Amino acid sequence: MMAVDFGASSGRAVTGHFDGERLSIQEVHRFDNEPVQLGGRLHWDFLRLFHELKQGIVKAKQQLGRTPASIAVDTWGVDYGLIDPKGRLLGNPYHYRDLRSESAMREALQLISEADLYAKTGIQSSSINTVYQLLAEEHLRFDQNASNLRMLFMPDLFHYYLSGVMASEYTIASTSGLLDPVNREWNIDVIDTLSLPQSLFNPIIMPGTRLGGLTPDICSELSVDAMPVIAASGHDTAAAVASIPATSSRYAFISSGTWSLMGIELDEPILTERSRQLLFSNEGGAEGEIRMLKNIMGLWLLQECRRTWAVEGAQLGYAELTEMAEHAPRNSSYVDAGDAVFLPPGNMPQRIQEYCRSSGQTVPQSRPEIVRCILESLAFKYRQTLSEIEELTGERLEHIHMVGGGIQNRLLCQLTANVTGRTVIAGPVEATSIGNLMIQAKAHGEVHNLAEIREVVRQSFPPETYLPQNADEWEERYQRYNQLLVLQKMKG
Ligand code: LFR
Repeated sequence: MMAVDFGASSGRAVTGHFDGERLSIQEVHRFDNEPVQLGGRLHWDFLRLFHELKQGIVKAKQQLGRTPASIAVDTWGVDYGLIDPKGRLLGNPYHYRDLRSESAMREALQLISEADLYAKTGIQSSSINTVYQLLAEEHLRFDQNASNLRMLFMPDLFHYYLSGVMASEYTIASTSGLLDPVNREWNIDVIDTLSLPQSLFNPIIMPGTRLGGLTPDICSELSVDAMPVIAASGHDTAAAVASIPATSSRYAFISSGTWSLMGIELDEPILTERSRQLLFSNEGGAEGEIRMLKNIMGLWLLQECRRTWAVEGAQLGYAELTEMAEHAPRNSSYVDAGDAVFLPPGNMPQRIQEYCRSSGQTVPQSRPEIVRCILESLAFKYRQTLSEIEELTGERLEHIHMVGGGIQNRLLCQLTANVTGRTVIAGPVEATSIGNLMIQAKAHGEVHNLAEIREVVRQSFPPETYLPQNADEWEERYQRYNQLLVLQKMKG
């Protein structure tokens, strides 16, 4: 099988071989995913990404010596493309960090209150949500033929151009702020209240649905057989969560990459006023379960610093940056890694310094100090989020499973254990591709449920454990961080 996983900063094509007990994987293609600023707007370069997907297929065939048994694509959430009646893509999809949706969000909230929207869709309030992006969509506002258009989320869009079949896979649709989290269908009430054409929305299909074979023109262009295209888990985070090598069901997870998604799995959504205030989302899991989680800025803070420093002429690798941070002087300045001020692209070191200055803290000056500030702030945010999850569920969670590319930052894993006082179980790094592949294996009838998927992941990719250290010191620092947040809230 092959998985193509598009992340917000890079993508990869991975082949997977399941021998009945273990999964082995091989990365056959890796590429950058660099958004393009054009005419003051921020877009994804869809054509380039589709080209990379095709490169991945060619390389997978070369590596395996034959066409894989199936293919599935997963991507980040919320973004989409619009398709006209002839099946053509209308323009390049917008990046969720494009600022156009900020005013659209304000406009939407004139039509429906935030509380009502949350009660109906269970998604944390954020300008990135599809529901707001669609309101900003000029094709829907000014095109008289808007009712002829169809909307496809990014993975569905790739699947459409691979197979010719239009559908909305459940996990990716669940990120939109337009799905009813209880009956797992489009929320027609919300769609009508915002005057969005109902015809935009495709039928919801569950993870693991076979869409069809590769189209004849792709088969002849790439010289491959018409392998099945499977809508496995279109949302990368849902795929990552499916591959958590957990043995019990009571743990918190952190899917760590550009974003840190921290949460738990539940049978039913939590749609209370308290979970809305605490900014928790109820997204959909690989078997229809609920991923109740919070979006935390994550390594975006570091990625964007790195980009700014590169523009300034300093090309620094992540390993180098982390090592610098390990030896940085401790200045104990923190930022709130949930603050929307860090959402758009731009000079991140400056924004971090400004945050520290305006909150009366020592301003981190050097690059190592800034990186240290980011990593510690993330760990504190995880601890705060863990307490909130425990408050909402009334349960103490003993373990934190961390998965995804971000766990290669060992300092962050250790800091997370220290600050939360919980055991951190880290792995696998390639959680998203592994989840994608195992959901395909399930569609082929090779495994039967999530428990079996997780058993295979445990056997195939043994995780690493981090135990908490220096609990008292971290407790004291966390209390200081908390005071800072309280003061900031009072100010704001
Ligand atoms: C992570 C992720 C998050 C989603 C964010 C934006 O890659 O998919 O789950 O909230 O990207 O789409």
